[in-house]
This record gives sequence, structure tokens and C-alpha cells, in this order.
Amino acid sequence: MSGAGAPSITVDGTGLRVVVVAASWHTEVMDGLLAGARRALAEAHVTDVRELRVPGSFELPVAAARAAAAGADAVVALGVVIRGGTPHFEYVCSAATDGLSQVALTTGVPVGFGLLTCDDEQQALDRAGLPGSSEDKGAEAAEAAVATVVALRGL
Ligand code: DLZ
Repeated sequence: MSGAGAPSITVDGTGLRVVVVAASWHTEVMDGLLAGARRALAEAHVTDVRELRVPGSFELPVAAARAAAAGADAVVALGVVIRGGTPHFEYVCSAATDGLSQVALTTGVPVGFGLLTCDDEQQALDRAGLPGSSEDKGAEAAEAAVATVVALRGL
């Protein structure tokens, strides 16, 4: 999957409460994802932003579920999983991905998916929104979460 074809999203999230849940593995990449999410939320005029750090991406779904239960209008989930030499990668990725989509569907609270699942660190750095990165997945996840709240309110 490539970033080609990504939409340009401009959205007004004034008055929304957004919780960013973020894993802690791979510090440099996580710092880039977090900075991108913060920047995108500020550009969308979201001022009620809380950040909740968890150890690893496996813990993201429970944090997202708690954030939704606590009244978040949207959750932005950020994490980085890098493939190693064992099947652990697949288990962490699928637990995090399935868990986050389950949270969105069962609570109705949009969850922006900012989980990078990469073969190596360079792939993650390329997507981290850092100087020299070609993509900014933290910002994209934040924009998607806010845009989905606004879209659903139009029903
Ligand atoms: C154990 C583990 C490994 C090997 N790799 C990563 C990773 O690349 N990215 C990540 O976010 N978390 C990793 N973890 C930690 C798990 O997500 C989880 O925190 C632990 O298994 C404890 O539940």
C-alpha cells in the first residue's frame, strides 16, 4: 500500500474533545507521529486534546476503548511496529488493528489509525512526518478522525 491517492483534508474540529493514544516503542518515529497529530489537530482548531501513553501497540485498543468511554469525540491511535525475526510482528499488528477497529465499531467513536507496520526502521521514518519523511501518518490519522466525527454529525 502506498500513500499515493491520499485526500487533502481540511476540517473544522472546533469544540471537539480528542484523545491521542500513543505507544512508546521506536522513540524517534513516535515523536514524529505525535508532532504530526498535534499539528493537524491545532490546524483543525481542536483545543481539547489529551494524550495517553501506553507501553506498546498491543495496548492501544484498551486505551482507545477507555478514551471513548470517558467521552472522547474521537481517538487518534499512534504506534510503530517493526518486523523482527519471529511471528510476534503479525500478532501485535493484528491485535492492535483488530482491536482498534472493534473499538470504533462498538463505541461509534471514530478512531484514526496511525499505526505503522513496517519491515524496517527506514520505512517507519519515511512515514513519520519528520524532516526528510515523504509522509506524515500522525497528521493523516488525526485529520481522518476529526473529519469522520464531522461527517457522522451530518447524518
Ligand atoms: C514486544 C514488542 C515487540 C517485539 N515489538 C514492538 C514494536 O515494534 N512496537 C510496539 O509498539 N510494541 C512492540 N512490542 C510490545 C507489545 O506491543 C506489548 O507492549 C508487549 O507485548 C506487552 O504487552
